Amino acid sequence: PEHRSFAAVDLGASSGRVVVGRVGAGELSLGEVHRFGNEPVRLPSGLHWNVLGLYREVLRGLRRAAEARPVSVGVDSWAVDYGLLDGTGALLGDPHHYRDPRTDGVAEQVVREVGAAELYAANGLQFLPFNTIFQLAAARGTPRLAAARTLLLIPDLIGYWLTGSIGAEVTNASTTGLLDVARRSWSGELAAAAGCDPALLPALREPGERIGEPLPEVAAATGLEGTAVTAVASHDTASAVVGVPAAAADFGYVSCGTWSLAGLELAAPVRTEAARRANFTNELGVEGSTRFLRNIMGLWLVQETLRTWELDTAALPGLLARAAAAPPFAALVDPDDPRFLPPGDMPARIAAYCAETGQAPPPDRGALLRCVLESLALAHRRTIRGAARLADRDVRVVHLVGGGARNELLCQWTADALGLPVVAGPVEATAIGNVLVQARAAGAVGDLAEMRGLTAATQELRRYDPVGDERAWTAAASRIGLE
Ligand code: LFR
Repeated sequence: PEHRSFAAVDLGASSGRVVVGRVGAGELSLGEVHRFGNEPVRLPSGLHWNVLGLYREVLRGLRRAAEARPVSVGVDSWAVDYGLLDGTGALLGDPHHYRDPRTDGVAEQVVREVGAAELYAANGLQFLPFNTIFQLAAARGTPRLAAARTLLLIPDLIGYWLTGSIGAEVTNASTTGLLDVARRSWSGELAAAAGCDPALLPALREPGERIGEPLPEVAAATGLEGTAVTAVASHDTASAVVGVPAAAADFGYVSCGTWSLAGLELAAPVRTEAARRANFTNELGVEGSTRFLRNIMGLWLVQETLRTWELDTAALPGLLARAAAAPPFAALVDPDDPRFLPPGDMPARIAAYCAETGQAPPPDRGALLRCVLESLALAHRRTIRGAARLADRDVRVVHLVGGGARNELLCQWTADALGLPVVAGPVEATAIGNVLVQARAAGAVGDLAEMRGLTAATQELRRYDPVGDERAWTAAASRIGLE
């Protein structure tokens, strides 16, 4: 055939989608066949994902995708979170959400026991209280963990339900804190630090490996009989970085959705003391690459604000127009303040932050949104500059991919704050990365450089050149300690 189709399942923290990508010579086109919300559920046991509901929507989406007769199916999702299987393969309860507070205090205790420098030397990960290693430490001694025989990260769990085949895809495994980042293999010592039986951790698989084919009941539900299920870069951020349309090596990226993941693609991890102190992470990417980046709280601040105001995203364009008209740099926050991590009243937390730091809280909704977006632009600036310094690399262009690429204010202010051009798009970089890794496994596209060339040639991108006086951003950054 002229072109071939691939089905990508991409589960994000606020929504999931099933996309069909068509790949051929000089062709890459995407069609969304199903989109669904992803709302966590609060139970007495904490904040959980509704993983069965998500799986039902995945099957629905795949049924629609089947009409395109895809060569294969790939699944990616947010990182870190996991389901536990008992010895019969049954799921033991509902996976916890990484925003559940049960790791509070536990994470710090594990770091004290192991030593922050020792931990970083082994796994190369930034400290985030919800890293899998800390979630497991928080679950130590629970009946559920005692009954567990297998731990599966979310995309591996979906892959298991689709095919019956068990494994751990390596880009996502690298976010657990249990992987020896230099050897690209599970670490018995790190598992021991969490009090986790290393036998729970399945054999690793690389992006592009075949997982299996749909089980009979899955084939019946979806019409996908005999279609390959292929491991992709199953950490959504790893797929998003594959989907970055960079032409040369001197680029930084911001994968901007619920989180802003800002940093560089490197040939090897950077685990210096300075990188550890600046809390940069070394996650594993395709073709042996490293994602050297930091998590920035991202559009979560906007999402939780809208939820508090009982508005949906349809209200956003009007609010953004008011943000654009509000006075600049009136109030700023450090988006990475841990108080912003859990769900809850975001405008109240922003107002409290402002009051505590001697700033007048934003007087209206437009001003509040301006405060959030300018603060995010400053955090993007700090992180991209920090990454370049720590890795000793030049950055000449920043690619902003994901849903945030639609936010013109955020793109322009990121360019202004950095004094660098920002190339915005594709919005669906994660689904594109998912599709392209499958396409490569099927021989329909070549290496990473070729994938990026194809994305650049076929997807809608928008360039933002920096305008205005960068010194205003420097002054704002030093006001809030975001240099
Ligand atoms: C983005 C992301 C980040 C990860 C966070 C929690 O969707 O995967 O990379 O740190 O979600 O899993």
